[in-house]
Amino acid sequence: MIGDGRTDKDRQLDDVRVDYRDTALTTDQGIRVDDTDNSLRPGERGPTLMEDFHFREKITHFDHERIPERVVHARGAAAHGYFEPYDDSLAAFTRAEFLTSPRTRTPVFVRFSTVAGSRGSADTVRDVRGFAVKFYTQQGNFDLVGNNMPVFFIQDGIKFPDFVHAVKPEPHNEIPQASSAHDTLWDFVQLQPETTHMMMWLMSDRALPRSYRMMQGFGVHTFRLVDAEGRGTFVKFHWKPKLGIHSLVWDETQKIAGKDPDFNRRDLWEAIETGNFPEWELGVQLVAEEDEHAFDFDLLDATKIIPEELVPVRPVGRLVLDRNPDNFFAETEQVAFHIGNVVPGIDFTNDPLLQGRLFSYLDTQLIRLGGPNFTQIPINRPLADVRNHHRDGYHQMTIPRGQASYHPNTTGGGCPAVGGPGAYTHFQERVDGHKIRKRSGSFADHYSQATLFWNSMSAWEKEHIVAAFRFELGKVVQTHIREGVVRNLNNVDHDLAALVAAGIGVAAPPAPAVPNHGRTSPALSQAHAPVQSAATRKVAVLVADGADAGQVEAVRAAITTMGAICDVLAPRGGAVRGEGGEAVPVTHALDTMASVLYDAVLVPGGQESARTLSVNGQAVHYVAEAFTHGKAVGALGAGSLLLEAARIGPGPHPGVVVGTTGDIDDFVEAFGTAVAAHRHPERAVDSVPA
Ligand code: HDD
Repeated sequence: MIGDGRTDKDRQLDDVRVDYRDTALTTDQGIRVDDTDNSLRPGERGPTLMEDFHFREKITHFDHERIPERVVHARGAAAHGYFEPYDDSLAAFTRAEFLTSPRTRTPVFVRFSTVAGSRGSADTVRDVRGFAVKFYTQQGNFDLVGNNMPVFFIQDGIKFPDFVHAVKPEPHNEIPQASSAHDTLWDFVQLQPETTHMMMWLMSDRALPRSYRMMQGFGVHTFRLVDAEGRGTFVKFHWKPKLGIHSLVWDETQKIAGKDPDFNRRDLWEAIETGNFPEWELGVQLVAEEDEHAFDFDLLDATKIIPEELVPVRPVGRLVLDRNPDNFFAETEQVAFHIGNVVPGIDFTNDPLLQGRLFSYLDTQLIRLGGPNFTQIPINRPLADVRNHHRDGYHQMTIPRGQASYHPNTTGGGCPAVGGPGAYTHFQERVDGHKIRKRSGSFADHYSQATLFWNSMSAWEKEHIVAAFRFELGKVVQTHIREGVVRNLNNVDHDLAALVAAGIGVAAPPAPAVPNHGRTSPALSQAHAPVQSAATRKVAVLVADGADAGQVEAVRAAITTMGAICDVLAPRGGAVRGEGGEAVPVTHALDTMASVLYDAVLVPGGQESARTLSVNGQAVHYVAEAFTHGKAVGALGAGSLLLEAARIGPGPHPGVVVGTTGDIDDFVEAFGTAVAAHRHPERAVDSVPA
């Protein structure tokens, strides 16, 4: 960190940032161009000449603009920021300075992503979200390449191509895009019971985050912290969002995918642009080496969590994202994460999934970014010095001087010198065994933690999970696949299997031999992790001509004061006429911003406005849809006419706030509380069409 509030990485990037304002157009060779709209030709109607170097260069560069998208996690959005530890308490466990030096702000670049969809797919599909953090530490780059779910689909990296082939669009017709609801994925799932725990997470609302800013992150694997004496401690990394963990509802996500496919990307961008910097707390679960076998699951098995009730999450520091990239391709697309990028004080374990990843990430960057010098691309360059004997390759950006490109040497004075203080030394784990292809018996229980997850859900979370299984399996054509999945679910919980079976036309299986163990882990439920804050929530205020301008202004001011964003929507853009003839400015026309793009809707008074809206199908649908999606709905005075038109009965309904004109302050307070609660999933919505 440097004095002006910018990070060292930001300053490093200054060297390559280019601003084209007040400049003249040139070729790539720096030659000024006289005309870029007409190719060179003999006569006005003649063919283009080969010698038109500007034309050839322009078209050639364009022809080569694309690089392969990531084979998974192709769709993403990223931002710059920093990480700072709270204190030096981890110094007893690790020599990693960025985790233990409270005065150090380490620059980071964080990329969020979906997994299955291609680069142009929609943000709000049902999927795992990637949460990849590159720390540019003074000791070199550390990449924590995690997800928003703490477990994974498979236990061994060698299964990754099989899993990804199954979840990606089917090979014969490339359908469906960015969706797990198809035969091949569920066929894989029914045949690989190790997927069961992760499928429970995937069918939960965790797969539908309201915002990247409102989801947890996990390093997933058990890693190792290593202290100055070389002693190890097992560690799991957790990111907890300051704004709480919140999700969309399924119907909403599908509609958003059409109305605004960039929903999560836009949300991240706008939050940072408006100074609402997203923030997470880093936490660690620590397990002593001698406790490696103290659990009824294997720490090396990435399909398992360490329940927080067994090992609490210890807060370590905070991550803040405060700067959007300047250029999507140069930064977000070219950033190359690699789970093998570790710094002294952090090491791996023998988790076979982790071990597989150690090969894959470096390998994939070679094809994606075109050769071994991708580490010199500005977004990938460490802040720490890079000095070694790697040479040549496509696009070498440095000019190594001197004769020595080998070790040992005398021609370069023996440099770069090997070892010394600060050098990375691997944890000296004793490993001894026969070469075999065999999964450990300690990896064999695929159901207990899936049951733990199910048991820990609130009633509405369970309903959403059942609905998700029914939807996904309802899209599966082959009956034996549906049956196979239900058989697996029966080992998780008999009621769950029966509920799913009933929705997809499959016979419910008999009660399983091993009944539900009944244990819970409250920390797994989103319902148990509420953060009551309306900050950065989007509220739509619906008006038409004749709106009560005073009320509109009062609610706008109150919503803004609570840190939420208030948009005034009307049947037309520009402004509407207030009750007293004054102009009420309109942020958007109704037809440009659907209700699914907001967290809450409010209808102020004004008889004429409310009457107009209550016979406007779009406005009626707007309120009904927000209601069925469990959002805060408010009406002041005559505004409740619109609620009636939307067939929202007299209630009371959770999260529906109706006020008379006399009590604006009370109304706004109650409405603010309803917005801060995020959604009201306990609301009965079945009778309202939307
Ligand atoms: Fe992976 C990308 C997360 C298992 C192979 N992975 C990728 C990204 C994230 C993860 C967040 C996107 C990084 C970015 O934004 O550029 N992957 C995970 C997690 C896993 C996991 C949390 C399990 C715990 N991955 C995994 C396995 C393999 C890979 C088992 C292969 C053996 N992952 C890749 C990859 C990708 C990738 C092919 C594609 C693009 C890239 O690496 O840069 O190497």
